[in-house]
Amino acid sequence: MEQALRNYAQNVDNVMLYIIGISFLLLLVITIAMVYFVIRYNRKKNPVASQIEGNKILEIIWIVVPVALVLTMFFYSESVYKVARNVPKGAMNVNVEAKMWQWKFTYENGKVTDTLFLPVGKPVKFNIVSADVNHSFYIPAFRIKEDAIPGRENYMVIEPKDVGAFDIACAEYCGLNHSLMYTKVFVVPENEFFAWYNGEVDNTYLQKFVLAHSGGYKDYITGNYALLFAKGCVQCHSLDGSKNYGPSFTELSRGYAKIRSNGKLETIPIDRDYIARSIISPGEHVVVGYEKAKMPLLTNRIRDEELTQIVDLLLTNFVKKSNEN
Ligand SMILES: [Cu+2]
Repeated sequence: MEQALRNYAQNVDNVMLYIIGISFLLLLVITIAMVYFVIRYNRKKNPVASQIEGNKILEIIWIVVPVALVLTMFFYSESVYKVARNVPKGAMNVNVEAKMWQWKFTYENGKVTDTLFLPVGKPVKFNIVSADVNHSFYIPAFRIKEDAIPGRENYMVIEPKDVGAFDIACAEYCGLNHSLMYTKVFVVPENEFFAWYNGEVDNTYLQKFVLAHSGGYKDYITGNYALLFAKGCVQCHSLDGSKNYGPSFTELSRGYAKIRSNGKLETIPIDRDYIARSIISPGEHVVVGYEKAKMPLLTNRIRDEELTQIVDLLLTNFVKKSNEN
């Protein structure tokens, strides 16, 4: 059983191959039979159609053989799947909460993160809940996908096999920013994990560890805007001008912002200082037409150098671009 959990992803792939194999076999048999009948019974060779009725043996064969084949698919899949539903003794519990449009992971000692960190080679039980609508907790690399349903607790057991960083996605359409509901799982050796778990090192340490020991990883969103995706900015501020909870980044190109500050309407220029302050204390001045205090305080989620990077990124890509034109 332990071995089966460790090889879960491989076993799921084997089931998939088995099903594809049988489907391909059936396709082949049906196509060959069809071509044979077209040739053998065409109008030239067989001008008068003959009526064949009641062949018990034939009927039994075409009922029993497909049913038996489909049943082998069922029992094979079931035997693999049930491993992920069998909680081994000593499995670590991680509560997974899905909400529009982010993930929240709570560990047994009360630690809370938005990125998942796991020790390699240790069984983990995910207790999956939703805070609002239907979501689905999907880690393609682990071959698991389990629904997060409001008012219900679902679960799934895994055992990460390799050190590395893998995508976590939402696999159930859950509204406007469903397609951005991504995060990552970082799998690290046990001693590194517990150093983090006990507060001796921080998230960044584990991420760097994975980067150094897994031959690097590809970020799920690469290119210019990676940081805006990684920090969740784009969940409320669109890159293309479409309206969302916060103003689109394209609005920066106006060069000024109409804001409400302590109840007073003001027009202020958009510069480095304005952008930085909007990120650090979003409640200070709110762009007209948007609600106050929707934006979470990011002070402990963004490091100083990241703040500078984000401000630079927005200046170069949205503010300056428009000045050039
Ligand atoms: Cu979702």
